[in-house]
Amino acid sequence: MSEKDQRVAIVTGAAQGIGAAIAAELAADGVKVVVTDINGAGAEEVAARIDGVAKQLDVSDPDRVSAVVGEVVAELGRIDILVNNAALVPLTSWDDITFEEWRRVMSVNLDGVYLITHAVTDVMGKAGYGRIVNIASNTFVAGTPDCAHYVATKGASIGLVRGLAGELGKKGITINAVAPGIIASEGVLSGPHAAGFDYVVPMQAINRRGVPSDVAPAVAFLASEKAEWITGQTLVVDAGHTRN
Ligand code: 4PL
Repeated sequence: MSEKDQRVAIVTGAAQGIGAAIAAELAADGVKVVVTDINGAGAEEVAARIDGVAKQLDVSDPDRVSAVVGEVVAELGRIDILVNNAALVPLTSWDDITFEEWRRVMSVNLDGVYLITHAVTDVMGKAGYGRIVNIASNTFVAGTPDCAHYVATKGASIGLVRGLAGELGKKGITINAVAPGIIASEGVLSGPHAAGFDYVVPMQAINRRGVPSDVAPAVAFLASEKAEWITGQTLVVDAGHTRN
């Protein structure tokens, strides 16, 4: 494929975990990936491994979001794919969720999705083509306790997919959600969610710990030309932990 025909993707939160695996999967499919993360050095490392481009980005910062989207258009000329992966994943019981923590989770997990999606759909709409994949979570199906703010944002992410698909469809853009279960990512393994495997793995139909590369192929499919007839949907990728 000539360089000018190469698809361009932005993946948020791609310095580690599920985001890094998605970036690698898209690159293996021949996509030029813009690896964005609040951790700019981590984004550089991932981008170097996959011949991508790194951009430091806190998705909750409106000025940075518009600057990065503008840079991508100026440098690469197009944006075909957006993967909304960046998120805070706290484990906090309801009584301990302060309004400050609530607002911070809404700001990153929900406002961040609004900001970059709004900027990118403007570019995709002019091109008449686009693929947007929101990384949700099966916690919205399972009602996983001790992260009600997180679960609320993941429900909202699925709500956005359903609410926006009709407007975007007229412009050649699809928008879908992928809802993983618990995944052995750096973020989960380094925090209190790691204890969840003992409870969740026996409920799965496939009884091992999920890893980031178990999620990435589903995202790459929905981000591909082949998924043209799929929009407004949520694909649960959790080894059958939840079944509905
Ligand atoms: C089942 O999305 O889906 C823990 C942490 N357990 O972030 C998640 C389950 C976590 C999940 C998630």
